[in-house]
Amino acid sequence: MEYIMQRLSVYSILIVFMVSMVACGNGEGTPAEESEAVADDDVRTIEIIGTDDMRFVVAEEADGLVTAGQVGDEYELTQIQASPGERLRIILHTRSELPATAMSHNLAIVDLDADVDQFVRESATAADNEYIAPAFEDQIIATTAMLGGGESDTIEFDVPEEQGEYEYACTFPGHFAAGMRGQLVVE
Ligand SMILES: [Cu+2]
Repeated sequence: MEYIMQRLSVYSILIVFMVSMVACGNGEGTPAEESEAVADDDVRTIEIIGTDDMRFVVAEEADGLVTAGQVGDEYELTQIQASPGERLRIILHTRSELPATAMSHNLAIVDLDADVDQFVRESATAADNEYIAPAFEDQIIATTAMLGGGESDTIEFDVPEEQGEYEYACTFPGHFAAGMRGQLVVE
């Protein structure tokens, strides 16, 4: 028994060593590295990157993600499909070398009856509230923080029970119009 325990501890040291090698290989502050801390449960996790060309992209195609073709090595995300009441985790990462005042992203999902165009228009002037129009705060299902280059935010929420297409948007001025939008499709 004691021998087995010794073997086990040798293996676990080896595993820790190998994992840390992999983690170092990811580079600093990549979404992949940050997600390791939270990937240890069964909550469905979607990692999304906001880019300088104002797209939400994902590194890989996956079940429940609708993409609109390839952007470089990545895929432009257009829809997230989910089940009513499903627990969902979204990790948003802004990849940019630009200053946060010039290039920041969030991902805000609004309720079915919210007017997303008006929400985005009013949010564009709410810089002091992370570009979220206060009048719409009770119509938001979930939102990340507004993130400058290199920053990430993780949100976890229960998908609404009511079926339908919930619009999501980046509310940084101009980004919605440029294409930073999509739908959370609940069915
Ligand atoms: Cu944006």
